[in-house]
Amino acid sequence: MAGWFSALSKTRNIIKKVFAPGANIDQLDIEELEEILLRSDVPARLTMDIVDELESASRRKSRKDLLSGMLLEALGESATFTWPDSQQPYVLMLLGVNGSGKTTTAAKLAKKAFGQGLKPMLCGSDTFRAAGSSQLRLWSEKVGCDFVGGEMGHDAAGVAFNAVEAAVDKSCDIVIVDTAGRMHTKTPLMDELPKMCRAMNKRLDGAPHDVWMVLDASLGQNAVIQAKQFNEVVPLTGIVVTKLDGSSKAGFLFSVRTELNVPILFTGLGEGEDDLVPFSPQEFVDALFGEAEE
Ligand SMILES: Nc1nc2c(ncn2[C@@H]2O[C@H](COP(=O)(O)OP(=O)(O)OP(=O)(O)O)[C@@H](O)[C@H]2O)c(=O)[nH]1
Ligand SMILES: [Mg+2]
Repeated sequence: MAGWFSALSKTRNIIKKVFAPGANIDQLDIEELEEILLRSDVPARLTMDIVDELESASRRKSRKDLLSGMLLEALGESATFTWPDSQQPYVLMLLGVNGSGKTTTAAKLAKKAFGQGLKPMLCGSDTFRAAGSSQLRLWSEKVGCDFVGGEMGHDAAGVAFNAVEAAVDKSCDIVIVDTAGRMHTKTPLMDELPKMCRAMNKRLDGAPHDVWMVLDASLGQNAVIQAKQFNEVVPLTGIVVTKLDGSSKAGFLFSVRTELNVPILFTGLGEGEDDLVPFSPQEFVDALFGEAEE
Protein backbone atom coordinates (compact mmCIF):
# COMPACT_ATOMS: atom_id res chain seq x y z
CA MET A 1 0.00 0.00 0.00
CA ALA A 2 1.29 3.46 -0.92
CA GLY A 3 1.91 5.89 1.91
CA TRP A 4 1.52 9.59 2.52
CA PHE A 5 5.25 10.30 2.29
CA SER A 6 5.75 8.84 -1.19
CA ALA A 7 2.40 10.16 -2.40
CA LEU A 8 3.42 13.73 -1.69
CA SER A 9 6.85 13.55 -3.32
CA LYS A 10 5.93 15.78 -6.26
CA THR A 11 4.48 18.54 -4.15
CA ARG A 12 7.38 18.19 -1.76
CA ASN A 13 9.74 18.55 -4.67
CA ILE A 14 8.38 22.01 -5.36
CA ILE A 15 8.31 23.13 -1.79
CA LYS A 16 11.41 21.33 -0.57
CA LYS A 17 13.21 24.59 0.09
CA VAL A 18 10.52 25.32 2.63
CA PHE A 19 9.62 21.95 4.04
CA ALA A 20 12.24 19.31 3.40
CA PRO A 21 14.37 18.02 6.29
CA GLY A 22 17.38 20.26 6.67
CA ALA A 23 15.75 23.14 4.78
CA ASN A 24 16.44 26.35 6.55
CA ILE A 25 13.37 28.41 6.00
CA ASP A 26 14.67 31.02 8.38
CA GLN A 27 17.16 31.95 5.73
CA LEU A 28 14.69 31.92 2.92
CA ASP A 29 13.65 35.19 1.42
CA ILE A 30 10.02 35.76 2.35
CA GLU A 31 9.09 36.53 -1.26
CA GLU A 32 10.61 33.30 -2.40
CA LEU A 33 8.64 31.41 0.21
CA GLU A 34 5.46 33.12 -0.94
CA GLU A 35 6.11 32.12 -4.54
CA ILE A 36 6.81 28.50 -3.62
CA LEU A 37 3.59 28.18 -1.63
CA LEU A 38 1.54 29.66 -4.46
CA ARG A 39 3.16 27.33 -6.99
CA SER A 40 2.00 24.30 -5.05
CA ASP A 41 -1.53 25.75 -5.07
CA VAL A 42 -1.68 26.82 -1.47
CA PRO A 43 -4.51 29.38 -1.69
CA ALA A 44 -3.49 33.03 -2.04
CA ARG A 45 -5.32 34.11 1.10
CA LEU A 46 -3.66 31.48 3.28
CA THR A 47 -0.27 32.27 1.72
CA MET A 48 -0.74 35.95 2.60
CA ASP A 49 -1.70 35.06 6.17
CA ILE A 50 1.36 32.83 6.48
CA VAL A 51 3.65 35.54 5.14
CA ASP A 52 2.17 38.14 7.50
CA GLU A 53 2.51 35.82 10.45
CA LEU A 54 6.10 34.90 9.64
CA GLU A 55 7.07 38.54 9.13
CA SER A 56 5.67 39.62 12.45
CA ALA A 57 6.71 36.53 14.43
CA SER A 58 9.33 36.71 17.08
CA ARG A 59 12.75 35.64 15.81
CA ARG A 60 12.98 33.08 18.57
CA LYS A 61 10.06 31.09 17.23
CA SER A 62 10.90 28.55 14.58
CA ARG A 63 9.32 29.39 11.25
CA LYS A 64 8.81 25.73 10.61
CA ASP A 65 6.68 25.29 13.72
CA LEU A 66 4.68 28.38 12.87
CA LEU A 67 4.14 27.21 9.33
CA SER A 68 3.11 23.68 10.19
CA GLY A 69 0.79 25.00 12.90
CA MET A 70 -0.91 27.36 10.47
CA LEU A 71 -1.25 24.69 7.80
CA LEU A 72 -2.78 22.25 10.24
CA GLU A 73 -5.18 24.87 11.50
CA ALA A 74 -6.22 25.69 7.94
CA LEU A 75 -7.18 22.05 7.37
CA GLY A 76 -9.37 21.97 10.46
CA GLU A 77 -10.41 18.91 12.41
CA SER A 78 -10.07 15.57 10.69
CA ALA A 79 -13.46 14.21 9.73
CA THR A 80 -13.78 10.51 10.34
CA PHE A 81 -16.25 8.47 8.40
CA THR A 82 -17.90 5.25 9.50
CA TRP A 83 -20.63 3.43 7.64
CA PRO A 84 -23.95 4.28 9.28
CA ASP A 85 -25.46 1.40 11.16
CA SER A 86 -29.03 1.59 9.91
CA GLN A 87 -31.61 -1.08 9.25
CA GLN A 88 -32.07 0.09 5.68
CA PRO A 89 -29.50 0.55 2.96
CA TYR A 90 -27.31 3.60 3.30
CA VAL A 91 -26.98 5.17 -0.14
CA LEU A 92 -23.83 7.03 -1.18
CA MET A 93 -23.54 8.74 -4.55
CA LEU A 94 -20.16 9.55 -6.09
CA LEU A 95 -19.81 12.24 -8.73
CA GLY A 96 -17.14 14.25 -10.48
CA VAL A 97 -15.60 15.22 -13.78
CA ASN A 98 -14.35 12.70 -16.34
CA GLY A 99 -11.56 10.46 -15.20
CA SER A 100 -11.33 11.78 -11.65
CA GLY A 101 -11.36 8.26 -10.16
CA LYS A 102 -15.04 7.69 -9.31
CA THR A 103 -15.31 4.07 -10.45
CA THR A 104 -12.06 3.06 -8.76
CA THR A 105 -13.09 4.85 -5.58
CA ALA A 106 -16.54 3.17 -5.59
CA ALA A 107 -14.81 -0.21 -5.82
CA LYS A 108 -12.25 0.63 -3.13
CA LEU A 109 -15.05 1.75 -0.79
CA ALA A 110 -17.10 -1.39 -1.47
CA LYS A 111 -14.04 -3.48 -0.67
CA LYS A 112 -13.58 -1.65 2.62
CA ALA A 113 -17.24 -2.15 3.56
CA PHE A 114 -17.14 -5.81 2.58
CA GLY A 115 -14.00 -6.29 4.65
CA GLN A 116 -15.85 -4.89 7.64
CA GLY A 117 -18.53 -7.57 7.33
CA LEU A 118 -21.10 -5.32 5.66
CA LYS A 119 -23.12 -6.14 2.56
CA PRO A 120 -22.44 -3.48 -0.06
CA MET A 121 -23.97 -3.14 -3.50
CA LEU A 122 -22.28 -1.33 -6.37
CA CYS A 123 -24.49 0.58 -8.78
CA GLY A 124 -23.07 1.31 -12.24
CA SER A 125 -25.14 4.23 -13.49
CA ASP A 126 -22.58 5.37 -16.06
CA THR A 127 -24.69 4.75 -19.15
CA PHE A 128 -22.79 7.28 -21.30
CA ARG A 129 -20.13 4.85 -22.39
CA ALA A 130 -20.36 1.23 -23.46
CA ALA A 131 -17.77 0.22 -20.88
CA GLY A 132 -19.00 2.60 -18.17
CA SER A 133 -21.05 0.11 -16.22
CA SER A 134 -19.16 -3.07 -17.10
CA GLN A 135 -15.95 -1.68 -15.57
CA LEU A 136 -17.75 -1.54 -12.23
CA ARG A 137 -19.38 -4.95 -12.76
CA LEU A 138 -15.90 -6.46 -12.97
CA TRP A 139 -14.99 -4.73 -9.74
CA SER A 140 -18.10 -6.09 -8.02
CA GLU A 141 -17.06 -9.61 -9.02
CA LYS A 142 -13.61 -9.00 -7.61
CA VAL A 143 -15.00 -7.63 -4.35
CA GLY A 144 -17.71 -10.30 -4.26
CA CYS A 145 -20.62 -7.90 -3.82
CA ASP A 146 -23.99 -7.31 -5.46
CA PHE A 147 -24.20 -5.18 -8.58
CA VAL A 148 -26.91 -3.36 -10.50
CA GLY A 149 -25.99 -1.55 -13.69
CA GLY A 150 -27.43 -0.12 -16.87
CA GLU A 151 -26.68 -0.59 -20.54
CA MET A 152 -25.36 2.29 -22.61
CA GLY A 153 -28.12 4.80 -23.33
CA HIS A 154 -30.30 3.75 -20.38
CA ASP A 155 -31.71 6.41 -18.10
CA ALA A 156 -29.23 6.82 -15.23
CA ALA A 157 -32.00 7.85 -12.81
CA GLY A 158 -33.87 4.63 -13.60
CA VAL A 159 -30.73 2.57 -12.99
CA ALA A 160 -30.18 4.27 -9.62
CA PHE A 161 -33.83 3.65 -8.67
CA ASN A 162 -33.51 -0.04 -9.60
CA ALA A 163 -30.33 -0.38 -7.56
CA VAL A 164 -31.93 1.08 -4.42
CA GLU A 165 -34.95 -1.17 -4.92
CA ALA A 166 -32.76 -4.26 -5.33
CA ALA A 167 -30.69 -3.28 -2.29
CA VAL A 168 -33.85 -3.03 -0.17
CA ASP A 169 -35.05 -6.42 -1.45
CA LYS A 170 -31.69 -8.07 -0.81
CA SER A 171 -31.19 -6.41 2.58
CA CYS A 172 -27.94 -4.78 1.54
CA ASP A 173 -26.36 -2.41 4.06
CA ILE A 174 -24.86 0.00 1.58
CA VAL A 175 -25.38 1.12 -2.00
CA ILE A 176 -22.51 2.95 -3.68
CA VAL A 177 -23.73 4.70 -6.81
CA ASP A 178 -21.02 5.40 -9.37
CA THR A 179 -22.04 8.09 -11.87
CA ALA A 180 -20.78 9.00 -15.32
CA GLY A 181 -18.04 11.62 -15.51
CA ARG A 182 -19.34 15.02 -16.56
CA MET A 183 -17.87 18.47 -17.00
CA HIS A 184 -19.23 21.01 -14.54
CA THR A 185 -19.98 23.35 -17.44
CA LYS A 186 -22.31 20.99 -19.34
CA THR A 187 -25.79 21.92 -18.09
CA PRO A 188 -27.88 19.02 -19.47
CA LEU A 189 -25.51 16.48 -17.96
CA MET A 190 -25.37 18.31 -14.65
CA ASP A 191 -29.20 18.37 -14.56
CA GLU A 192 -29.20 14.58 -14.59
CA LEU A 193 -27.70 14.52 -11.08
CA PRO A 194 -30.67 16.01 -9.15
CA LYS A 195 -32.93 13.81 -11.25
CA MET A 196 -31.01 10.75 -10.05
CA CYS A 197 -31.31 11.96 -6.45
CA ARG A 198 -35.07 12.40 -6.82
CA ALA A 199 -35.43 8.91 -8.28
CA MET A 200 -33.54 7.28 -5.40
CA ASN A 201 -35.46 9.31 -2.86
CA LYS A 202 -38.72 8.13 -4.38
CA ARG A 203 -37.79 4.55 -3.57
CA LEU A 204 -36.10 5.21 -0.23
CA ASP A 205 -36.77 8.25 1.89
CA GLY A 206 -33.57 10.21 2.51
CA ALA A 207 -31.56 8.57 -0.29
CA PRO A 208 -28.92 9.41 -1.30
CA HIS A 209 -27.81 9.91 2.28
CA ASP A 210 -24.45 11.27 1.20
CA VAL A 211 -23.08 12.78 -1.99
CA TRP A 212 -19.31 12.80 -2.31
CA MET A 213 -17.35 14.48 -5.03
CA VAL A 214 -14.24 12.72 -6.28
CA LEU A 215 -11.52 15.29 -7.05
CA ASP A 216 -8.39 14.65 -9.08
CA ALA A 217 -5.51 16.20 -7.13
CA SER A 218 -3.43 16.74 -10.26
CA LEU A 219 -5.90 19.46 -11.28
CA GLY A 220 -5.00 21.52 -8.21
CA GLN A 221 -7.04 24.68 -7.77
CA ASN A 222 -9.21 23.85 -10.81
CA ALA A 223 -10.64 20.92 -8.89
CA VAL A 224 -12.01 23.35 -6.30
CA ILE A 225 -13.65 25.44 -9.02
CA GLN A 226 -15.32 22.28 -10.35
CA ALA A 227 -16.45 21.24 -6.89
CA LYS A 228 -18.09 24.61 -6.31
CA GLN A 229 -20.18 24.17 -9.43
CA PHE A 230 -21.20 20.61 -8.55
CA ASN A 231 -22.07 21.79 -5.04
CA GLU A 232 -24.57 24.25 -6.50
CA VAL A 233 -26.36 21.52 -8.42
CA VAL A 234 -26.30 18.80 -5.74
CA PRO A 235 -25.14 19.76 -2.22
CA LEU A 236 -21.96 17.84 -1.46
CA THR A 237 -21.46 16.20 1.92
CA GLY A 238 -17.93 14.90 1.44
CA ILE A 239 -14.84 15.00 -0.75
CA VAL A 240 -12.53 12.22 -1.88
CA VAL A 241 -9.20 13.43 -3.27
CA THR A 242 -7.62 10.94 -5.66
CA LYS A 243 -4.21 10.81 -7.32
CA LEU A 244 -2.49 12.72 -4.57
CA ASP A 245 0.46 10.50 -5.46
CA GLY A 246 0.89 12.11 -8.88
CA SER A 247 0.15 15.69 -7.96
CA SER A 248 2.52 18.61 -7.49
CA LYS A 249 -0.36 20.85 -6.46
CA ALA A 250 -1.42 19.28 -3.19
CA GLY A 251 -1.63 22.77 -1.70
CA PHE A 252 -5.12 23.03 -3.18
CA LEU A 253 -6.38 20.83 -0.34
CA PHE A 254 -6.23 23.90 1.86
CA SER A 255 -8.78 25.60 -0.42
CA VAL A 256 -11.23 22.73 -0.14
CA ARG A 257 -11.88 23.69 3.46
CA THR A 258 -11.58 27.45 3.16
CA GLU A 259 -13.56 27.87 -0.05
CA LEU A 260 -15.91 24.90 -0.03
CA ASN A 261 -16.24 23.90 3.61
CA VAL A 262 -16.98 20.27 2.74
CA PRO A 263 -14.94 17.69 4.70
CA ILE A 264 -12.23 15.71 2.92
CA LEU A 265 -12.98 12.15 3.99
CA PHE A 266 -10.68 9.91 1.95
CA THR A 267 -7.57 10.29 -0.17
CA GLY A 268 -6.27 8.10 -2.97
CA LEU A 269 -2.54 7.58 -2.60
CA GLY A 270 -2.10 5.12 -5.47
CA GLU A 271 -3.87 2.90 -8.00
CA GLY A 272 -3.95 -0.22 -5.80
CA GLU A 273 -7.18 -1.52 -4.33
CA ASP A 274 -6.12 -0.61 -0.82
CA ASP A 275 -4.66 2.78 -1.65
CA LEU A 276 -7.64 4.69 -0.33
CA VAL A 277 -7.07 5.96 3.17
CA PRO A 278 -8.94 8.25 5.55
CA PHE A 279 -7.73 11.80 5.16
CA SER A 280 -5.41 12.78 7.98
CA PRO A 281 -4.48 16.49 8.22
CA GLN A 282 -1.59 15.61 10.53
CA GLU A 283 -0.11 12.98 8.22
CA PHE A 284 -0.61 15.28 5.25
CA VAL A 285 1.29 18.17 6.85
CA ASP A 286 3.98 15.83 8.24
CA ALA A 287 4.50 14.37 4.77
CA LEU A 288 4.90 17.87 3.31
CA PHE A 289 7.68 18.50 5.81
CA GLY A 290 9.34 15.24 4.97
CA GLU A 291 8.91 13.74 8.41
CA ALA A 292 6.60 10.85 7.65
CA GLU A 293 9.19 8.39 6.40
CA GLU A 294 7.81 4.84 6.56
N1 LIG B 1 -2.22 7.15 -9.17
C1 LIG B 1 -3.53 7.07 -8.89
N2 LIG B 1 -4.38 6.72 -9.87
C2 LIG B 1 -5.69 6.66 -9.58
C3 LIG B 1 -6.20 6.93 -8.28
N3 LIG B 1 -7.55 6.78 -8.32
C4 LIG B 1 -7.87 6.42 -9.60
N4 LIG B 1 -6.76 6.35 -10.37
C5 LIG B 1 -6.65 6.02 -11.80
O1 LIG B 1 -7.32 7.01 -12.56
C6 LIG B 1 -7.84 6.43 -13.75
C7 LIG B 1 -9.31 6.79 -13.90
O2 LIG B 1 -10.03 6.16 -12.87
P1 LIG B 1 -11.58 5.81 -12.96
O3 LIG B 1 -11.97 5.27 -11.63
O4 LIG B 1 -11.91 5.03 -14.16
O5 LIG B 1 -12.16 7.29 -13.13
P2 LIG B 1 -13.67 7.73 -13.37
O6 LIG B 1 -13.86 9.00 -12.63
O7 LIG B 1 -14.60 6.62 -13.06
O8 LIG B 1 -13.66 8.01 -14.94
P3 LIG B 1 -14.92 8.26 -15.90
O9 LIG B 1 -15.97 7.28 -15.52
O10 LIG B 1 -14.38 8.08 -17.27
O11 LIG B 1 -15.36 9.69 -15.66
C8 LIG B 1 -7.59 4.93 -13.65
O12 LIG B 1 -6.45 4.61 -14.39
C9 LIG B 1 -7.34 4.72 -12.15
O13 LIG B 1 -6.51 3.61 -11.89
C10 LIG B 1 -5.24 7.31 -7.23
O14 LIG B 1 -5.57 7.60 -6.09
N5 LIG B 1 -3.92 7.35 -7.61
MG1 LIG C 1 -16.09 5.73 -14.22
